[in-house]
Amino acid sequence: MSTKEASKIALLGLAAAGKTSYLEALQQEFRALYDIRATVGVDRNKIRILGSDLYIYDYGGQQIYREDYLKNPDRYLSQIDLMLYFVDAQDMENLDSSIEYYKNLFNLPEIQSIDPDKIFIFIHKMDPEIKSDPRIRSRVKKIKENFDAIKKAQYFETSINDYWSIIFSFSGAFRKIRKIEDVLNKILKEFARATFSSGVILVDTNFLILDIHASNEENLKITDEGFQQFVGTWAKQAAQGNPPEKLQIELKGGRGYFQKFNYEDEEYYIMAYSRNSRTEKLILEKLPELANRVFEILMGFYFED
Ligand SMILES: Nc1nc2c(ncn2[C@@H]2O[C@H](COP(=O)(O)OP(=O)(O)OP(=O)(O)O)[C@@H](O)[C@H]2O)c(=O)[nH]1
Ligand SMILES: [Mg+2]
Repeated sequence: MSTKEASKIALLGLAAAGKTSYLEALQQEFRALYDIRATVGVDRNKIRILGSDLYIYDYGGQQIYREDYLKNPDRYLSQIDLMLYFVDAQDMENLDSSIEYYKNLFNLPEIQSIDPDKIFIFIHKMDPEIKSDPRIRSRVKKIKENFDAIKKAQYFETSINDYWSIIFSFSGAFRKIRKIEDVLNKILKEFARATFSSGVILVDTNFLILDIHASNEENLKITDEGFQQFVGTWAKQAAQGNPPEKLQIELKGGRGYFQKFNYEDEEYYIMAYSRNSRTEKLILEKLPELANRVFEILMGFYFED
């Protein structure tokens, strides 16, 4: 599992397979969709997702570019961490060319060396109104058989008209290059920095610590103690039938701020420890935001493929 900061994600496939549209949809720039032109050469995009820098290389799929990549793989195709190969489910005419391109890619050491776990085929343009059509289903089957014969991959069915499919597929692929612990830790760190908190802790229903972040050893200790103190207060209030949604407690050198949130049937708590009373407003403002981001991460990581 790679834990380095940045990753190279390659979007490959024939011209008009929908790579750039997918990327734009992922970035929720729906308005930009009307103005997408064929990608010229390789378009390198830096995007920040869940606290990680990702470099997404969108490889223009017209023939002259494909030939260039295949001839100069060391220049274009080295060091890929995650490969997303796009196949247009609505274009049967070019399916053979797409299979051919995939096959040629896998003749290259640069592509062969990608961890098989990190190779995905996006069967794209599976628009909601056609995705259950029996003819489309049999195409999907055919696509999978053909591609698997070259190199077994994992598949997602996607469409820019189905935003969920975009999020679902991307988080599925993203999970292969980032561990949830790393992602949560980044988010807590960012929160601490943005709110001048000295410590942040995230716990689950059973008060198991999912993550803890503090600026130094002493603050780590206070954050941890603050959390234990919170459990005591929580238990008392819960015994009276009203466990707290929000709570503030006095801690050594400052204050602890608690916020509850729910995910599925579980309850989670986040506590921020601050030594500076002037940052209280900022923390109270940003805590629900943090709870919401953590919720999204848990959702993105835990829904079943
Ligand atoms: N119906 C449908 N059309 C799509 C979908 N995604 C992309 N398209 C259309 O497909 C066409 C090509 O999309 P692009 O994103 O430019 O394709 P590309 O793979 O980036 O093409 P190159 O840059 O030439 O390699 C555009 O007209 C898009 O609107 C989809 O999910 N469903
Ligand atoms: Mg493009």
